[in-house]
Amino acid sequence: MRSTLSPRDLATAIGVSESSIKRWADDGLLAVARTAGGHRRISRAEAIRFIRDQRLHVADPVPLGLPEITGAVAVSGGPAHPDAGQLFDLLSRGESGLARGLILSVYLQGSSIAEICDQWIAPAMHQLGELWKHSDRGVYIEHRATDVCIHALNQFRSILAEPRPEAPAAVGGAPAGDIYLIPSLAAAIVLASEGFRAVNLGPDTPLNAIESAVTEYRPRVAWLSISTMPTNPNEFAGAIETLDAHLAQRGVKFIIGGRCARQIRSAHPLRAFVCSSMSELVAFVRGAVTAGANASSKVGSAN
Ligand code: B12
Repeated sequence: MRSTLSPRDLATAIGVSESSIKRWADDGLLAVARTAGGHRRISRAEAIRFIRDQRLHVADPVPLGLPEITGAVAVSGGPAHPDAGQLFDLLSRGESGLARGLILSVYLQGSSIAEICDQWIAPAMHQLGELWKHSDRGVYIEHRATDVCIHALNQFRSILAEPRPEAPAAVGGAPAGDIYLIPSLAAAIVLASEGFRAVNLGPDTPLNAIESAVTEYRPRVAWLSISTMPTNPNEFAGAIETLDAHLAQRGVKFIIGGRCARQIRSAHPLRAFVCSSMSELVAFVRGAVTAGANASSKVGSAN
């Protein structure tokens, strides 16, 4: 996939003249680089940032390297009136392309990835979670919808600007026995949108594997997504305390989230910050991590 666009590509994508693009670039609204021959080139991440910030309509997503379906999907309420029901309908009918198109459209209209996770994906998946109680089809529908959401979230990896080499790292996953794929991936993509080099270890990760990854990556943040309570909650709480102490010793901010995050009963108070949503995760890293340590780490990301 191309990582830069010509002014003509961007003009076609948003249905304006090439001279408007050049003028916006000359006015400093749009960052451009020059080729050896002096031609303007716009990074894809910058083009997408510009479209989102200026709330521009995408007439043709293809020159942006986005799937055609992005342009075809109409968001009924717009970001101000999230309608997760629309996503639920598409996911429950297995309309993979349209569901991904809807998620990308919401993003292009200015919603952040955290908002998409909290206000679209989670409510749609929660609604889907009721289906298995009423029909055998519910379970396969959940599996299929999970795959579509993963595909949609992974699309953001190619849209976001590459993290700068000095960007802070973040490492995390879901604990052993926790099979849920979307929540930890969502945390990783949200952190990537905040300028982190996010390493998602995924579901079913023993806590000591997270410790090993921390030793290797020296992250500024570690996350744990807990969607299932293990059979032995006391042992689990003990293992979390050990990880909590290990991370505190290394100066790593520890963030715990997920459906069961508030069910941990540790014997000692944890230093970890327990979050209920991806938007809270963003607020936490902006306040406690990014602002304090490296305010420039977000520069260049297309959140
Ligand atoms: C998809 C799904 C499955 C899939 C999982 C596929 C996979 N590998 O991922 C399959 C079909 C395998 C499955 C199986 C089961 N499931 Co299931 N499943 C779900 C479902 C529908 C969606 C889960 C999901 O991906 N949600 C999307 C994420 C984004 O939402 P979220 O977890 O709420 O996350 C948000 C916040 O919690 C937070 N967050 C999450 N993690 C983190 C991390 C950090 C760091 C931060 C800051 C924030 C944060 O931000 C997110 C966005 O807002 C839920 C419904 C629900 N209400 O959650 C049921 C649900 C969890 N499952 C349930 C059940 C009962 C089961 C089964 C026992 C039976 C079944 N349905 O077949 C088995 C057991 C599996 C097991 N071994 O544990 C119940 C659990 C009930 C309970 N009280 O425990 C639920 C709630 C459905 C229901 N309403 O009954 N399931």
